[in-house]
Amino acid sequence: MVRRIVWAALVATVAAEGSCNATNTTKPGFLSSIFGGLFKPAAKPMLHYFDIRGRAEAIRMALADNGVEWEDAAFSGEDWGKERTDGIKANWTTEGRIAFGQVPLLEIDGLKLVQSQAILRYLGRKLKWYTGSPATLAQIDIIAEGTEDVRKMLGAIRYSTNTSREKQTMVTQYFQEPEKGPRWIKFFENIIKASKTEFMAGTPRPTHADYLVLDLLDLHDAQNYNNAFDGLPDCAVSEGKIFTDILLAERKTLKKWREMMRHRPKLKAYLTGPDRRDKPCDGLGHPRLDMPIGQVY
Ligand SMILES: N[C@@H](CCC(=O)N[C@@H](CS)C(=O)NCC(=O)O)C(=O)O
Repeated sequence: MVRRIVWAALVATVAAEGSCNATNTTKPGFLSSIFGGLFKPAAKPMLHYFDIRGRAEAIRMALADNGVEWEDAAFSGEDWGKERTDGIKANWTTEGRIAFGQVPLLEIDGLKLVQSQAILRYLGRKLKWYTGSPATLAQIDIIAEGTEDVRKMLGAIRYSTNTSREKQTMVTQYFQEPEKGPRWIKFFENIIKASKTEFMAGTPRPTHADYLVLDLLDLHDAQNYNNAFDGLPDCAVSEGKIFTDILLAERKTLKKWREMMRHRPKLKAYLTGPDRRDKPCDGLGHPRLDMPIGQVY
């Protein structure tokens, strides 16, 4: 899927220059002669990832919320060819495009950025949400790394070699045992309660801490295996109750924060739009019944 996007600002100025660089003999336009390459149209960032939300989703949310258009270059697992020597993985690794042989990869400003959190920090510096005192930056980092810990816990279940029935048991425990999911959700609620602004890290505008927590909550909705939980509703056929709602039932401040984030206009446009994958069951958008539950990681 290719998403049309605008890497905003500079582009408008370019039209004034016309095609003045078409030949060597053409003199540079007035603006170019003064500002050199400054007004070249900036290429849209290109995000390479599997055709799922996964570790690219907080990046997509960040881009969308900040009005940045990007190209979403999604590929299949087959094209990735993890174990093959002729797949994307092998080729891009040889070419040095993906430093650790993994994605997401964001091509931006002539750079090839990998590691989702490093990508978010780059965007945050560039788009100026990752600014402020060392204490503020540390708070953003702390929250971001907290989401990583939870993501790893859920990933350990998903990618374990257990049967899907065993995975169901593990996920049920995750949702029900106070020391597992509920404990982490409470931590995030404590953080937003203590924030001096409406955003996670006490910043005047959302940071990647917000995008990562938002995505993490959606990720919880996808934790179902075989549609056979006892005591937990099946996401796709639920009657208004879904996994995250169970965790958020007593976490009203976090729930309110989630709704506030989801209703930020540009973010909402993305979340409800055609490019959002595997829409969560509740809230914005409808469950995609054509997609097996749980296939979002
Ligand atoms: N720490 C990395 C982890 C990247 C990662 O695990 N990528 C997975 C997809 S979520 C991947 O590329 N898997 C395919 C493979 O390893 O061959 C990040 O946050 O970007």
